[in-house]
Amino acid sequence: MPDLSAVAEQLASQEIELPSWAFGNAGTRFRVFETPGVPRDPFEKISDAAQVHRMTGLTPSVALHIPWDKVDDYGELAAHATENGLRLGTINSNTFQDADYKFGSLTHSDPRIRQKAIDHHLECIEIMDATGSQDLKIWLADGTNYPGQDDMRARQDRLAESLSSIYARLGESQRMVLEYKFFEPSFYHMDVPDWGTSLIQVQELGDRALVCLDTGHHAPGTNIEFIVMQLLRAGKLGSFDFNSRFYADDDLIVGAADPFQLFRIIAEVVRGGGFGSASSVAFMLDECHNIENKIEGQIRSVLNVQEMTARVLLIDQCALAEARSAGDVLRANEVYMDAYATDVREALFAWRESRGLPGNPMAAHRESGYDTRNVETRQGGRQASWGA
Ligand code: PSV
Ligand code: MN
Ligand code: MN
Repeated sequence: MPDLSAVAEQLASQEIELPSWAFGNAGTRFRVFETPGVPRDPFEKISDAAQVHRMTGLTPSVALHIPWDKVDDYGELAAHATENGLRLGTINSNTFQDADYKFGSLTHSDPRIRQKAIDHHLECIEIMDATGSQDLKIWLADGTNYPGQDDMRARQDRLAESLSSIYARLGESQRMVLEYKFFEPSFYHMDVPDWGTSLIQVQELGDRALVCLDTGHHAPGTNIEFIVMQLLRAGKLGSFDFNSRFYADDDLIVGAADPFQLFRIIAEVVRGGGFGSASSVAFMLDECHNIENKIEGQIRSVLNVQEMTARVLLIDQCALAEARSAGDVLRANEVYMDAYATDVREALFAWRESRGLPGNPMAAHRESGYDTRNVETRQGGRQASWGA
């Protein structure tokens, strides 16, 4: 069993934010399957997130999506989170479901629609004021489907203008993170398709505007860890949306499709100072559980991140540095791969128990009867994306 004692405190500093939408029903455009016992409102989503935190000790915050998580009183929602041992995290805006946004939102050529999209973000910031949330996350569906459809450059200029009105409203301790995605729902061009565009846009705004990297939003074969390294180097990596993809924006459990990629990403995070209590990089999940149990899906996800983090922390940095400076290509690779190949599950079991957590969070959740109670008491749970 590997010895985790040298990295025990680092592991204890890990925090992963859960997405409220992971707890509701989700699906594809073909079918949304209903799961008995899913939350009926944002309060119940938070209760489910709290269950993940009780089992794992890893998830003290939960991200909201507006308007899916719209409530009358956000102070009450924040109090509910506190009572359940959580805090409210990132506020995600939504400018992709209103009919007005057919041709864009923050990039739209019609100033009325642009203003409507800006106002939505200002409302999100008001919610942040009420919940104490630190981050506003912007993901835009904006783009075009056909060459010549619109002036890509003018759209970029309008985006810059819209973002600066939103940025101007942020409080001193609040941040904006701009997420990119290379395609979908726009298929010819997306207005924020890549980290370069996101970086250029946020750089114009100021220190509190940063990039959000969703691991599922790159073309196949992209070296994501290189992007992580570069953004950290520029001091511009604000947050992660962790998930897995086999083909497109699959939103599957992080670490499920390509565990080695997750290892490589976390290795660059640690290398670049993006991990630990001194870092301001937010580790979030952005996942949907279409066919699997939702709370278990979240538990599996955070355990995958934790296991991979433990393996990364075990990289023998001295041996690695030595091999690198000696130009010993294969020795350096071997040191790296040795850490990746280390089975940390048993050691993490003991580490959790030593901290008063269930050694096996998944088994503890199953034994807790939490899901069974919800199936009995919650009737008519909602589809995640249509919220309360
Ligand atoms: C759409 O691609 C998306 O999955 C983005 O990744 C956002 O982060 C998420 O939806 C929630 O808006
Ligand atoms: Mn995302
Ligand atoms: Mn996505």
